[in-house]
Amino acid sequence: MSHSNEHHHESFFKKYLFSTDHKIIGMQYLFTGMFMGLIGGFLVYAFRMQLAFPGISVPGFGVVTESGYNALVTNHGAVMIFWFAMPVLIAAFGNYLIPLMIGCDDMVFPRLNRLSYQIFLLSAIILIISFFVKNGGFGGAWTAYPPLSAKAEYNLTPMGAPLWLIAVALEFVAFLIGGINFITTLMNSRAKGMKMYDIPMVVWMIVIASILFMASVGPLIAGAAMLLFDQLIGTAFYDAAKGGDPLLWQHLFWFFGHPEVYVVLLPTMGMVVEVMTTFSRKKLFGYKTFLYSTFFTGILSFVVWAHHQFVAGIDPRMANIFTVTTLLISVPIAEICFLMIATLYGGSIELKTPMLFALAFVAEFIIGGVTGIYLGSSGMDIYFHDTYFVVAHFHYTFVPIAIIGLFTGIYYWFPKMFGKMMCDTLGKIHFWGTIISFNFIFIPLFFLGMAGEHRRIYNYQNFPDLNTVGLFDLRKLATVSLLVMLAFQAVFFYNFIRSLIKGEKAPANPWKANTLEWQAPSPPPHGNFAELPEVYRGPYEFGVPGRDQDYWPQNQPN
Ligand code: HEM
Ligand SMILES: [Cu+2]
Repeated sequence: MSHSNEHHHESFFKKYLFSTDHKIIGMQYLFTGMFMGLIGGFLVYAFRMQLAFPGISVPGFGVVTESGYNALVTNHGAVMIFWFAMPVLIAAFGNYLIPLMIGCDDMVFPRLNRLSYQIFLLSAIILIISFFVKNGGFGGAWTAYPPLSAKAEYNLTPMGAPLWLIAVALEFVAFLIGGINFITTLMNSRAKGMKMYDIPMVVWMIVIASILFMASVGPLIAGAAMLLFDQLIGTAFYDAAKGGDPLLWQHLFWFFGHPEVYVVLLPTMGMVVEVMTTFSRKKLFGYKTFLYSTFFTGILSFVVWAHHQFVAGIDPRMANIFTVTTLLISVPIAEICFLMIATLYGGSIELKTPMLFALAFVAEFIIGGVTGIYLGSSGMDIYFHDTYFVVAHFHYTFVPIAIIGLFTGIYYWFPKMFGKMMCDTLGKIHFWGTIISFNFIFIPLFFLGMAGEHRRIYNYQNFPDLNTVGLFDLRKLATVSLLVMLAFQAVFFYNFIRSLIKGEKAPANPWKANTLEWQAPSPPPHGNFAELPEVYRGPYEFGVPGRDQDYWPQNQPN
């Protein structure tokens, strides 16, 4: 049965809310994720204002109380990772791109796909409800370490804590279901002729990320259920006084938590590759090396988790082992960065907005990676642990991954998704405003961390050593830079909406790229292709000698 007949006359409701079309589900994830990203941004705005100007009433929020601060930090972290980075990078782009890029009409299990989004939406709603219940949202940090998280007496949020945990668990279920679809679709629905090494890198990356997620999240779901029992029915899995073990949670959490970094990193790396090859008209340098480096990174990411526990009392010999595995990961990751740079070498580079974001990703991410080497060394981590140095380090990885990655993807695929071009000049204004202010937020935080400023502290005025003028000014600089960064996002939203309404009409292949999605109309109809494509070559055949065109789409016969 062909898709296009099945879905001809549908109400708006059926078409957009209950659709099983992978593109619509991808958009639903995209818009929900971006909305949650705005919430995450609002939360950080509120607590950064408190840090720079303690005790003021924050415009649009009010006075930040002690427990309010904890809830803000906790939910900022959780929202950004679970409800912004993951849904946007994996679910939105994965759903939208995979069938189009491998040349099929939809996911293998379209209804399961829809269910995945519905569960995700439910989890987001429960999370938002948890902010408003009695005593407010959960404040035990996004890592939810017991004993603080396990007992209402400790974390003072008897309703916020379990609701938060339920929301997180549901979110995991949504992504487990989604991952099944990605993997089976890649295995079963590739266009005729598409071999292993003809698969576009971003598709590989999203699928490998889904596998990492599925392999790491199981123990945490079990752990979360135990934590919920501790909270609600008085079991003592994590309560040392009654024979439980709080460290057990740390192991379960970080066995998931560290691979999670790669779960969000890989899709962004994949998008960056698509953009870089297209805008430098070059073949990806070392396709296979890239792919196998990623596999290696993925496997290693399962044996590094205890680098988060260097100060939690683990045996120093164990700390040595985890230092070594952690530092080893920098080898394949550095290699991937080199491959990206080598891809650019000698290319005819065109600095359109998507390309600017792709380049910025590599530059900023390298800062995150290099500072991670300090933290991975157990000796240095003992000094840096839980300081703002850590906060600055992981934001130099997460902001490139989540924010720069999102924009790389949107600016590149917007013409495909909506059939309109975005304004490149506005895109560039948005780019420079975002990148410059981003660095001015987080460079000061490195120095604050080195000066000994600890994270998750509500008011540094309580600590005379941390209340000197120099440090205070750095905190102010970071906060003002955040306001600038947030303001520049208005440029993006203006551009987005304006382009939707009166943007120039996009041709099917505006960037002259080779991958299959550009062979479908912009935007692609239900069922994607008029006729399913057949693939003859790899995805990055640019500048092939002896051809008049400098690109050679995958589906063009020889
Ligand atoms: C660009 C805007 C952002 C700013 C200014 C910012 C700022 C901060 C600050 C200052 C903290 C530490 C608060 C404290 O420990 O007291 C924090 C925590 C955190 N942020 Fe961000 N952040 C931003 C974006 C992001 C993004 C995009 C992600 C992830 C995708 C993220 C993930 C986290 C996480 C996981 C925590 C730890 C939360 C916790 O300690 O429980 N942030 N952020
Ligand atoms: Cu880690």
